[in-house]
Amino acid sequence: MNEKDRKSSFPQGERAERKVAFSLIQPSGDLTIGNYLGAIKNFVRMQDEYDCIFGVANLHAITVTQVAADLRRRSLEVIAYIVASGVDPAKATLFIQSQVPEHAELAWVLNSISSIGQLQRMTQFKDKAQKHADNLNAALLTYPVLMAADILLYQSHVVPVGADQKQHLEFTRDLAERFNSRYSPTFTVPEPLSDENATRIMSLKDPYSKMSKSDPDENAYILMKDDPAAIRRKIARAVTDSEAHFCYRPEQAGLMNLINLYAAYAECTPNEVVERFHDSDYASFKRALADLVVGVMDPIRTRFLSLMEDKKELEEISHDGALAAQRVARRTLSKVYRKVGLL
Ligand code: AQP
Repeated sequence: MNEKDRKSSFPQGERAERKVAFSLIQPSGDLTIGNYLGAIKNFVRMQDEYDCIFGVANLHAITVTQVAADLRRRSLEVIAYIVASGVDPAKATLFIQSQVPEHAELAWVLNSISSIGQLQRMTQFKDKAQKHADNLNAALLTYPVLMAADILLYQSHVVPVGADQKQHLEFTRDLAERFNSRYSPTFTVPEPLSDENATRIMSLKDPYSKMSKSDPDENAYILMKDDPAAIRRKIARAVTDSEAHFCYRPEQAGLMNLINLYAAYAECTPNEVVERFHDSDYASFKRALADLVVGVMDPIRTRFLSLMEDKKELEEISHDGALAAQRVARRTLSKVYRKVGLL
């Protein structure tokens, strides 16, 4: 695609009528099918309904220690996964957070109206503080302030959020309202966009914790870059139970997670999955699930690999995206600086 075909500015013409949707993904590990089902798959759907800004939260990722070369590689990979999954860079703005310095600048201003007590009460901070006790840095505490800056810079109307991010979005809304009432209306107060049917994909090894890209056990997740053999192997080894009874109930959390996975990929309800497989043994169900996952993920992986062969194209997509994003971000930040009295 040549540069002119890509979105040259944002928002424009009839696009300006549409609501702005915003979401970022952290390049804190290789993306899992949890990231695909919980975020990227929805990006594809949203691109025709909203003015979408999607990106790579690399500034957020450094709240946990990263290896520089891996962080660099994964940042571009996230863009490639989003495009390979079907998001069109001519329709949605795709960018890397650190390439738009306004994020860090607005975060500093918002820090000045953020309450330390409120930040310390955030569930994710308490969890991460425990998990990373050896690296309890200030950015872990102020993470929600940067997230608020991300969202508010673009006057976002909607932010797709999972249950674990609801508290942070509430914090963003508080900051927007506080700033608007202290100075004058400046920020759009964003609404959460929650999908009633959204499923939290759980670890294949411990179905009581979320499937996470930073899990140290590589059998706990399926990566978007896993080949068919790896996908089949991981699903075959996924934790189930010894009840040998195919049903959907919390007492059989491992099986429940696999049923949710099947339902998410087949776009049906868990009950429909149970109806279809109630006579099956777990091994046959796992084979059918693996076929389904491979059928969706393998074409994405193939497109991803071919995109990664041409890094220049990806760099251009993120460069153009950053320019388009920056135009909007600059406008908001200039207003903020003027109101606060910053020269
Ligand atoms: N297991 C999951 N099920 C459903 N949705 C998920 N998401 C992540 N894991 C699951 C969704 O993916 C989007 C991007 O997430 P993120 O990378 O910004 O942060 P995260 O939620 O912290 O993802 P991870 O994989 O758990 O990363 P680490 O291990 O680095 O903390 C979000 O929309 C999220 O809901």
